Amino acid sequence: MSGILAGIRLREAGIDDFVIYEKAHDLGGTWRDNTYPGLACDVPSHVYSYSFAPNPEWSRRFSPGPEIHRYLTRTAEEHGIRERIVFDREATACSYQDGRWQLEFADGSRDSVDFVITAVGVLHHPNMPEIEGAASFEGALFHSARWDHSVPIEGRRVGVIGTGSTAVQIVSAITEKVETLTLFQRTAQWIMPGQNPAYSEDEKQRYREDPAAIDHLRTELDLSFTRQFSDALIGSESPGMKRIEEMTRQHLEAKVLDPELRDRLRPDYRAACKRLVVADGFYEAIQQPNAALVTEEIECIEPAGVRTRDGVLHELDVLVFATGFRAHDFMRPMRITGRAGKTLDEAWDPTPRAYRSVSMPDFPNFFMIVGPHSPVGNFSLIEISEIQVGYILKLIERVRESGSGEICARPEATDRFNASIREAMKGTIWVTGCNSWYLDANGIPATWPFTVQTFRDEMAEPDWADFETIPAA
Ligand code: N01
Repeated sequence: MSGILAGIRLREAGIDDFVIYEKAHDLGGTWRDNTYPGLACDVPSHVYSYSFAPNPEWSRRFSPGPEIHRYLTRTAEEHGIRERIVFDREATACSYQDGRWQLEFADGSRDSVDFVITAVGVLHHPNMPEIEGAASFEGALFHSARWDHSVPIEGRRVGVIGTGSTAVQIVSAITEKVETLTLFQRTAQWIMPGQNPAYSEDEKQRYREDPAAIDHLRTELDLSFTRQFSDALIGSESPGMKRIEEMTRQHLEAKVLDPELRDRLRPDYRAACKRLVVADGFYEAIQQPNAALVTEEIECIEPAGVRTRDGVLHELDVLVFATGFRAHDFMRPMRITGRAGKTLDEAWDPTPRAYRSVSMPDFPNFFMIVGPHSPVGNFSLIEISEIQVGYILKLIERVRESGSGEICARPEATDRFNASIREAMKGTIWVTGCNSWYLDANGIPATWPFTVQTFRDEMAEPDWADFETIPAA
């Protein structure tokens, strides 16, 4: 999503000398990798779209994953970006030498460039938990982001480990198809109801004929959805947060009839502390006669299934790890070395950090889309990426116009920015006592603790005093 965007925007800015390297055989990132049943985006589709490529054809408020993948593919093709992508070319190293970035690839090839923009996403590296005996399992075992479509699930005994957004979508989609569905829950999740009506043919026709109607809808969704979440999450005691807590609580109370099951599904932390799951259909699915919620801790995996600490063996044919991603890896395992041999691992010890999510001291002419402390969460990452790409282009233009050789954030500006992030984090819902992929190794959320509007405002124009530029040699 963000690489396609960068290509389109570079071209619009008159910069045509670029290459997009892609390690896989197709474009689409998360929407290429994830193909699990029930895959959808829980951000409304008309907001989860590029601003320059409105799509009157969205089928639903929250459209399914394959439709999003087709949208990205079509947009890339319409803008002539597909032919600019070198597929099956995994970058392994990137080092700054004599004013240029030297790139190395897994196939042994190399390139040398003036600027690097990383567009590698956040939720990219599957988290495979080390559960004893996993290799001995005689059924099929795979991660949700590597769904094995050669394995039938119809009429079979399927287990799912994890209760994040992914597991909730999978369970809602497959329970009626499988013989038994066993959900292994380590931590319960608050779930926000997310009604998902289809757009009627009349509505689509109106959007086709009148692009302003889509603009209007985007503005409405921005007010009702993005701002509702963004303002609430950063104020753990805000009225918006209280409303979210009440909605999720009522959702559980109204939908789950058995008090014992309801208790087991009720989290012991506050709603939205973990990334809020937005979904309809999960509570219905888990109450089906062929579904079981297992809250006993997993002891090990055996050839026939999963054994829990109470000694019970849950026999399975298929086991899905819906266990999330290593969100804090960002561009790694790529080896990135900046000025004077400074490595990314050194710069990010003990935790990933950047200036306004896009730039880092000692890594000149190196820019990140969706870098550390980007507003990730229940918002459109497409909008966030558009803002970042706009900002990055201004930095590149500065270098080109001034004839300077390099630009990167100043260390003191980066320290100041990160100090302000840490201070603001204290008031957010993410630090109210839960474990989540937002938190880094030190328990600090790696997200944006201000409103999305603040991000828009602060990223509208670089504060040039916060950057150092060095004249070309
Ligand atoms: O992953 P997660 P996800 N034993 O990290 C459990 C986006 N997304 O793939 O909570 C047992 O949220 C873990 O348990 P616990 C969205 O941003 C968006 O579901 O750590 N369980 C947890 O329940 C989302 O937040 C959409 O105790 C283990 C689960 O696995 C992000 O992707 C759709 C375990 C991981 O949950 C990630 O979601 C889908 C173990 N050893 C995803 N290890 C949209 O609709 C982990 N778990 C936009």
